[in-house]
Order: sequence, then structure tokens, then C-alpha cells
Amino acid sequence: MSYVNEVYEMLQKKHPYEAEFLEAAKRILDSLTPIVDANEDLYRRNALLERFVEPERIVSFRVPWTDDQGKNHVNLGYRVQFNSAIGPYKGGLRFHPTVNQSILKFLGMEQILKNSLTGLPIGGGKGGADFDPHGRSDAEVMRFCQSFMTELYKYIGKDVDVPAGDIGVGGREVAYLYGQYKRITNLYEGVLTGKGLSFGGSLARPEATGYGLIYITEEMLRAAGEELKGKSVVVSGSGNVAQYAIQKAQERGALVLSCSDSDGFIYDPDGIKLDLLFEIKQKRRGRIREYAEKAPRSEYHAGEKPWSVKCDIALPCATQNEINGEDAKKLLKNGCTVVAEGANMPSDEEAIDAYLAAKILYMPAKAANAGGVAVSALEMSQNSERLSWSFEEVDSRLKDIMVNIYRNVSAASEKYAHKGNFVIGANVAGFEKVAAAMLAQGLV
Ligand code: NDP
Ligand code: 2IT
Repeated sequence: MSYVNEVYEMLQKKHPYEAEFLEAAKRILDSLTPIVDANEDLYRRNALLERFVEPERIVSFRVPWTDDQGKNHVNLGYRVQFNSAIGPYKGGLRFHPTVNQSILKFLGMEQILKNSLTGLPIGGGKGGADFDPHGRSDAEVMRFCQSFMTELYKYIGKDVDVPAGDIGVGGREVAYLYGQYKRITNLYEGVLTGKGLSFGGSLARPEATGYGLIYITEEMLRAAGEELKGKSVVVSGSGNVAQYAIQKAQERGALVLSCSDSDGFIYDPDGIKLDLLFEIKQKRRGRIREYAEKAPRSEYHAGEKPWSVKCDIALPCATQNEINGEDAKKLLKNGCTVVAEGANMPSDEEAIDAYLAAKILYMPAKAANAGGVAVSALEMSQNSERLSWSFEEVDSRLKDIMVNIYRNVSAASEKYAHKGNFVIGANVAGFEKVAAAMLAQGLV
């Protein structure tokens, strides 16, 4: 049996109930096959894959808090400190009722390779809680964040582990978490990224994931002799990543036809109205169905996903496994030729097989959405030198980073598979540096 399969079987035996983690690990291990085959003796001798697939540490803790009616609740909080070979653990916190150890391990493993692709010195981690912020007051969210940080502060630090946002964790939550960290530790340090501008946040961090997604999509199109201008785009989600992907895509002359939340999607033939979207989501934390009430030519499709809308480009920006094999077939049948992933692991295995068989341009999440964590790392640099850079400075570095990621992923695809297989390209290009650092640092 191949080394990759041996390690996967071992994982299946050790963690039989971690479906999402096993799914991510299988996909990553499979696509590392070319580099593992080329280095098998060295990797086996160093138990490299066995170490790579197990987090260095996982902490989990209870998070008790009281709601506005005086009722007490207990949620589960976690931090998966997956790999620190190339830098302090770095990765977001997710607050969503589905959060469990399996989902955070899948996200953490993806994060190791994503962070490596940015070229910046950041290891991989992820955390969160099975808390649902929807419908909670600011005071409830504050009390939850304070209780969460009262446990988490023991395990993080500016040179140890630097969390940020993810689903359900945005500027408001990061600010409450930061306030509590500072209060407990008496340290004013860059322990979180995605902070507010008045207390160490970086300009362009809120925009970074969505903008980065568009920058790498443009680079991929440019290499194929095409451009974004004039293309029709379908976006899912209406959170942080979706909003700024829509903004940048429109700025570049694309027509964005949709956005969504977990209740349904909006189709707007005239293009999504960004001011209306911002008003609903940023000012009121509202639901996406409200968009159709204010934009008469748009349609709200309750309970559906936007993948049946005809488009040139699909940008999934909501959550994992939101495009299945059937959805992918619909997209392809309707003429979609580009998929770039703003969300983490939004396409399931069958969907990816369909993209690869159709030879469309497909940029997987760990490359396509790396702009967010890249600017997080730039926020860490700014905090360390106690300076803040201009929007233009950060944005231009972000652009360079995304173009570089495209080039490295494309080069690795050519070296280890065939040009254009960005799945193998992204995994191998991310892994090479982490593997070299792990080998050099000995059996730790
Ligand atoms: P937000 O919480 O800001 O927005 C999430 C959006 O996705 C909402 O519209 C939400 O709808 C929708 N969504 C969440 N869960 C589901 C679900 N199970 N089914 C359908 N829709 C769902 O999160 P972000 O925009 O930050 O994150 C979106 C994706 O991008 C995630 O996969 C995240 O891991 C990834 N990502 C985020 C980065 C960041 O910097 N924030 C960086 C890189 C990747 P609803 O309100 O109904 O839940
Ligand atoms: O998935 C991700 O890359 C993020 N949620 C952002 C992580 C970060 O540390 O900025």
C-alpha cells in the first residue's frame, strides 16, 4: 500500500467520527502523492506524514454565559493548534452551531497549506465555538466573547497563536475578544487580527479575502488570455468574503448576479446593488430576503442555492460542501468556465472531479481565499513595528501576494501534475515549505 494510503487508513481508524476532517485529509493526502512518491524514504524515516496529519495540540473548554433574559447557557469552545513549523499558529475563529472538532481540524489542516502559500511566516490553526450569534444582542455577544477569551487567553499570544475572524466572527467579535484579552493579561499586543483601526487593525483587512479572490481570479484569467470585464458572476454567501468579492468584481467590470444566505438566494439581473447589500448586512445584520423587497427587478429564491443561475464564473463564498456534483454539473451545463473558492472547501469531491474533467479554470480555496490571512500577517507586522500602513500600501502588497500565489501554484501544477491542475499545484506548493521546515527541525 502507498505511504499516503497507509496514513489515511490510520487516520480513519483513529478518528472514525471526524467526517469533515477525514474528507479534507484524504483530498490533501491524495494530491500530495507526487511529492510523497518522490521523497518516500526520507518522509517515512521521519514519520513526516504521520506528524503532518495530527495537530500539535487541541484545547477545548466550556464557555458559560448568561443571555439577556437571565438564562444560563454552556457552549463548547476550541482551538486547534495544528502546525507551527513555519510560524506561530494563525487562523480564524468560527462561531456557528455546527462547529465541532472535526470541522475545526479540517479548517486547520487547510490553513497550514494556505498560510504557507502566502509566503509569510505563519503556521496553521483554527478555533471557534458552537455558539450561534444570529439574533443575539450586542450585550449577549459581548458576554459570550468575554467568557470564551477567559479560557482561550492561556493558549495564545502575539508570538504563539494569533486568531482572527471566520464565519460568525467579524469586527465586533474580534473587538470584544481583544478587550477581554487585554484586561486579563495587561498586554497591548497584536494577539488577534481583524481588529478595529483605532486599536491596531490594518486597513484593507475587512476587504482582503474578497479582493484577494478577485485578484487571483483575474490573474488566472489573464494567463488564459481572458479578462474579468464583461463576465457574469454568481456569488454565494452575503458575509464578509462575499461582500468584498462582489465589490471588487463590479469595480473590474463584471456583472454579479447573485448572493445568498442559509435561507435562500437573490438573483438580480441588473447586478447586485452593493449599497443595498451593505445596508442590510452591515448596518442591520438583516437577512438576504430583504434585498428583494427593495430591489423590484430582483428575485428571492427561498431554500435554494444560486448554482442554477447561468454564469461565466462561480465564486462560492458561504461554507463547506455548498456545491455538490449535481450543482457542478448545472454550472458546467450553463457554460460556467471558472470556479474560484472564497469559502473553505465549498466544492465536494464530485464537484471537483466534474471541474477537472471539464478542464475549466478551478482555483481551490487554499490559494483563492488566502488574501485574508495574508493581510492578517501584514497586520501582525504593522503591530510589531507599531506603525500602520496606508490602504494603498496594504492593497498593493495583497495584489502582489495573490499574483505570486497564482504563479507558484501554476508552476507546481506543471512540475507535479499537468499545467492547470491547481488542486495538486496548491497542495504541493504549500506543503513543500512546511515539509522542509518540519524535516529540518527534527522529530518534534
Ligand atoms: P460571515 O459570517 O461573514 O458570512 C457567512 C455567510 O455564509 C453568510 O451569508 C451565511 O449565511 C452563509 N452561510 C454560513 N453557513 C452557511 C450554511 N451552512 N449554508 C448556507 N450558507 C451559509 O463569514 P465569512 O464571509 O467570513 O466566511 C465565509 C467563508 O469564507 C467561510 O467558508 C470561511 O471559512 C471563509 N473564509 C473567510 C475568511 C475571512 O477572512 N473572513 C478568509 C478565508 C476564508 P447565514 O447568515 O444564513 O448563516
Ligand atoms: O480561513 C481563513 O483563512 C480565515 N478565516 C482568516 C484567518 C486569519 O487569520 O486571518
